[in-house]
Amino acid sequence: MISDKIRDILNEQINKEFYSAYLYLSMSAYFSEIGLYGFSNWTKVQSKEELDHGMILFEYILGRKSQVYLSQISMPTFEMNTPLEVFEQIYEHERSITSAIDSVANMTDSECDLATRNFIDWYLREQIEEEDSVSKIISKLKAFGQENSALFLIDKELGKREYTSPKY
Ligand code: OFO
Repeated sequence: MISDKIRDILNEQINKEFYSAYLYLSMSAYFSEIGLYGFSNWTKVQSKEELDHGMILFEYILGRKSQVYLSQISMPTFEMNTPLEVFEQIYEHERSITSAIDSVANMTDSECDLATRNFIDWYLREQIEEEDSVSKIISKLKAFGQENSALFLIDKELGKREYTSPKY
């Protein structure tokens, strides 16, 4: 059994992960509309991963014999600008998710919940990877993204990303 505070913060995190899925999916639609199908693929794959992140939390809460309550998911919003500007918004979003996961970790410490602390460590590592992969794409876009031919190649590369369910 987990404490009410841990139950509540994990449920809030489910909402944040599903919001992330919505956000990436709406970005995927935008990239598709402007003909950047590789960027569209990358963000669509990320959207699926975010759903997995939410579902891992869902199963964990149930597995601890606690209560899942799903709340309203906000409408995703972002500025529909250049790929660089969209990826800068992604980076800011992921930083906010990292800070939310930090809050979960801090609460497990204050509630002396070692099992949930162990569970949430995976999310801390996942956030490091996500921030890193997004910042690498931003660096490429800053270095080469002004040239159409380079943008074409980056789009092609992002088009190769394949979905694999996260190894939790
Ligand atoms: Fe779930 O990691 Fe991104 O948001």
